[in-house]
Amino acid sequence: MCSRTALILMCTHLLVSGYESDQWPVVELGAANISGECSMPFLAVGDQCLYFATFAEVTYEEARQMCHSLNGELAVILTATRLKNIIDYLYDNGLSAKSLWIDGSDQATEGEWRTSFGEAIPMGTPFFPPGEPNDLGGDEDCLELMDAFFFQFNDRPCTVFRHPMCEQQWDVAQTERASPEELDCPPFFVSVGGLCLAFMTWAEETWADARQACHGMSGELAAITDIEQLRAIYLYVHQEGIDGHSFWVGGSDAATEGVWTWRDGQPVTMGSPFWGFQKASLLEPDGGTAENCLLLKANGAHYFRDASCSLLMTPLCMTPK
Ligand SMILES: [Ca+2]
Ligand SMILES: [Ca+2]
Ligand SMILES: [Ca+2]
Ligand SMILES: [Ca+2]
Repeated sequence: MCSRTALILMCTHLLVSGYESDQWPVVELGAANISGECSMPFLAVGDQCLYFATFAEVTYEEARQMCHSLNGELAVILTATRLKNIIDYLYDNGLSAKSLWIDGSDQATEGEWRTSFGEAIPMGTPFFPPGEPNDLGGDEDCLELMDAFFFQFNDRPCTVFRHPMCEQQWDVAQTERASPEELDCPPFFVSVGGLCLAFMTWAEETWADARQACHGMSGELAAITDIEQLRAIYLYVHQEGIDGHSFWVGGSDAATEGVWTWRDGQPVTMGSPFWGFQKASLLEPDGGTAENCLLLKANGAHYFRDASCSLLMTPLCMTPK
């Protein structure tokens, strides 16, 4: 097992030698990697630890955030060998009808393709097919492995929905993330405001179904009990570019109209500055019995709002305390 402190070179050597001797065990998608080199849910593919989030179809920014929630980044493919290993893996595992987001963008300067770490994306064969990247419509700034191109690179509008392909980050990410209040959160959960939170940008659910989705991740809809937590969530969703989502959290007054509680029975703090307003001097909650669920509303700067529980919104989950 390569611990977080183990030398990356040693781990890489083990992975490469294992690959060359053709001794990789066959691993099911999403199953634990029994080679022991990659952390859950990542799998060894060539000398990389990768995760193919084929259950989710999201924008490029949302894909990045999901990878961050796994202590990863979108997968970096800078060598022909890595590309070949990945293409083989996709076909061998029946993933051949899935286009995937990988790390690469020319958003900063049109035509200058770089990873999020600033490395140049290789152009030409065998990475791109002829004529790509073509910035079709002047709007293609994000990098995908495209199924119809047999998983060669293509530039795409960053707003289309693709499956995230994440890569485990070793020492670099660990150093960048080091901070006193950083929690060690399980896969899909990130440390934000002293909580382990999962921003499920790939899902749109009613409040009740959002709760079920959290339970499915051994979590619960988030309880935001400290204003610093609301501040941290606001900063995080903007930093990650997922502020277009409205999030269901765990507050409700369905049991007794006007009495708002979190799912553990604790009272929801009322009033400003937790709760927002549509119009001056009309602070939420304002919906009476028609609005019994607590929403962090995108076009309300993610202040608390009461809303109809049947709206389809993004679940925001937390791990049990
Ligand atoms: Ca472009
Ligand atoms: Ca293109
Ligand atoms: Ca109500
Ligand atoms: Ca309302």
